[in-house]
Amino acid sequence: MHENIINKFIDANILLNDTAYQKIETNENSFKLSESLIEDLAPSTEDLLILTGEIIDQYIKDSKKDLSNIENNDQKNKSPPQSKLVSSLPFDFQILKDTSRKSYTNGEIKDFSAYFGSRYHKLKEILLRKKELKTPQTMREAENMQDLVKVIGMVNDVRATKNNHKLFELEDETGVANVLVHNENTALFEKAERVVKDEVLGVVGTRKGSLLMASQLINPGIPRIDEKPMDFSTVFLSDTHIGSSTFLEDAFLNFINWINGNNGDKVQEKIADNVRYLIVAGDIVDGIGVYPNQDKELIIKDIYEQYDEAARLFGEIDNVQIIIAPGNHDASRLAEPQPSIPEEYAKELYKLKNVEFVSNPALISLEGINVLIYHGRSFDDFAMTVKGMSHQESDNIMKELLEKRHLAPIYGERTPLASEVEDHLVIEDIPDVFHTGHVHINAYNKYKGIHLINSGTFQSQTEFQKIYNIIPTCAQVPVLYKGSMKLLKFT
Ligand code: D5M
Ligand code: FE
Ligand code: ZN
Repeated sequence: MHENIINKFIDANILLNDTAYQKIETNENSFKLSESLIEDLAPSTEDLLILTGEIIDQYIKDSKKDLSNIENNDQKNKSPPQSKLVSSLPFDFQILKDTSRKSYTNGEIKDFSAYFGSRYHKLKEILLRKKELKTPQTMREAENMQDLVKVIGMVNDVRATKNNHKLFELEDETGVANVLVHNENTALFEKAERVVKDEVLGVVGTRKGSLLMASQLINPGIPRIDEKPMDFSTVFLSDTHIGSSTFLEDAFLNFINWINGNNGDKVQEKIADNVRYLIVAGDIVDGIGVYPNQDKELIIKDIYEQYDEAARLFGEIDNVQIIIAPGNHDASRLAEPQPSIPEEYAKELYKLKNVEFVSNPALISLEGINVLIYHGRSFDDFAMTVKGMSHQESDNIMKELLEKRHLAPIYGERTPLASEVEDHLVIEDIPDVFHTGHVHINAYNKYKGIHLINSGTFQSQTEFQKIYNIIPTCAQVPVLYKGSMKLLKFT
């Protein structure tokens, strides 16, 4: 069943158990059945309905609906998501996925099984499309199999054995398997070194006693995409950290002058002329109390005033549609997915007609070009735990996240994740552009046709970053100019 259908149930506060899921999936009119189930059964309150196979059987029997005659609602569903912008603006911009209004919890309710269940099912569905993983076994079935075993599970624990092989526990709803990757199998071992806790993985192998000896590790993966033509330009920003004494205001004013067409050589002027969109991937302000002693480096010690100052600066920008997502320094809930910056903190920014707010992560469309925006907090976990990965080369981490089809697979380390009924950090749709920030170091790469952009920072090195030896690349702004990357420097 298409993930969109599952999402529609979740949006309507309906959770499907396995049999309900099977029944809808195998129904020849699954789309129409889903539509009418949602219409007729969705609870009107915030309560959740667990839809079982029996309820569906009863529903079909009771209503005696000839599903082929249910009024065709397809037209309604095909219409594109409504832009929230005032129609007078000529920008063709749509928010395709925003979790701001889909958060059922304050991020603290520990509904682990629903959360991990959602992650597991979404990623399993992607893995089942792989030819190597057709008709996999459950962990329980695999226990008694002697020859080739194919399983899909979530990684519980990864460790090295005494002899430096990789061992990890893989779990599904029926049990666990202990998977061993031998270090003599160099290519596979290299892949095993990138396996992280809580990702969902397919394993093909053979049983040896209590171990599953892996011959293949299979990520949900990402196909190569065709590049779409772009005749406009988009500017990518993040981590301006307005309010900090290390915010590079002069450089930022140079940037604003450039984007308004008042600064730069002929080439830069031509690029500025072509800019229609500006995305900010989080940490627009420095926030308050984010790390110990941060206040010593604050020039504006009030969060409201920090956003007022951001509004003053971004308010200078003309004729460009601005889209702002939160980061870990912003006044949004810290647990991801982070809802968009609340209006009460950023009243002046909200008054700007050309500014739109989205969640972290969010998926937007700019004239048909899909941009996945994610601040990048999970990069800290990858840089700290995966061999060969670093803050300096966040493009490598971005590739890995795309292959794992998850923005923050590791649970319970540095990246706070809200355990909600749906895991919104699964990468369900393949973007044309993947835009991140957080590390304060620019990176660019193209992977399987996807632009991977880390937009650096407008903040010079802080005391905190000195401790971690993070050397930021400041005031360097990536611009996707008609499909090709330009890095403009404003120092
Ligand atoms: O992140 C600024 C920089 O500091 C960025 O390079 C990530 C790094 N950082 C932030 N928090 C951590 C932790 N907990 N461990 C390691 N590195 C970290 P910013 O979000 O702007 O403060
Ligand atoms: Fe930052
Ligand atoms: Zn950050």
